[in-house]
Amino acid sequence: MRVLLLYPRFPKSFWSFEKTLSLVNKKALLPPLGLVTVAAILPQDWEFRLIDRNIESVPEADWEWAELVILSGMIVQKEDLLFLVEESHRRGKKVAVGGPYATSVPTDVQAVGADYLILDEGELTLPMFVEAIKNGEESGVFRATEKPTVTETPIPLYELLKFPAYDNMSVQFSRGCPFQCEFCDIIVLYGRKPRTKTPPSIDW
Ligand code: B12
Repeated sequence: MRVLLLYPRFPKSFWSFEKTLSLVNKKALLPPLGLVTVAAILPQDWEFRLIDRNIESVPEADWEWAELVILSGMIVQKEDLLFLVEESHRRGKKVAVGGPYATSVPTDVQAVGADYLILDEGELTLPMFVEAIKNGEESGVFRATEKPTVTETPIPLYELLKFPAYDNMSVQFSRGCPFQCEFCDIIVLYGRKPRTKTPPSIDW
């Protein structure tokens, strides 16, 4: 399976740092760590290309190459994410969507006709999706009621990233938060019990 991983554009805001980034000749603050983690969880005999729309547009050759488009994003990226679902369909590609936006508001993504909604944490729902693909299922919604232990998560496929474009690199050490801040989605998405990785599950 040839998979094109697409990370939608952020709108300009405090966190987009576009003025500061241009001073240091970088295109984005941080990489799409969720998508490179998703690539590491999917079958390793699948082929992956990753385009972060915050650093470049999707090359025509990549659109043509892809058999399946996989998207992730936060609510703040909704405009470009929904556009990319429609653009993928216009080009005759199947689309799967996961991550914080789709998990928080699945109805938006369903409304634009995404073929597969792979919600919650990929460690549990990506295997369900892979099984569905193997069974020839053309669509589906995959959800998990539990939280995975993050020590089993494979090391992200960092090699898919264009390192020089990013100002900072990130690693994930923990998921979940014990607090209940009303403005934050973390406890809804990842629960109130922090789960931590161990050095071997982070070392690259
Ligand atoms: C790093 C980060 C950022 C970086 C972005 C870097 C980047 N390029 O992605 C920065 C600092 C720029 C940032 C900014 C903001 N962020 Co932020 N950020 C995070 C943070 C801390 C970690 C995300 C991450 O990389 N995790 C590591 C990866 C491995 O985990 P993951 O992405 O969750 O992926 C897992 C699952 O979600 C799932 N998954 C993810 N994608 C996909 C895709 C598929 C197909 C599948 C199957 C599964 C899947 O599987 C993965 C493995 O289990 C999260 C909080 C958190 N602890 O998760 C908030 C978080 C994502 N951010 C959030 C918010 C609100 C923002 C801001 C809007 C804050 C603000 N008010 O300005 C800004 C927006 C930026 C902008 N320019 O406008 C919210 C999103 C809420 C939502 N429901 O969408 C979160 C959840 C925090 C919160 N407080 O609630 N952020």
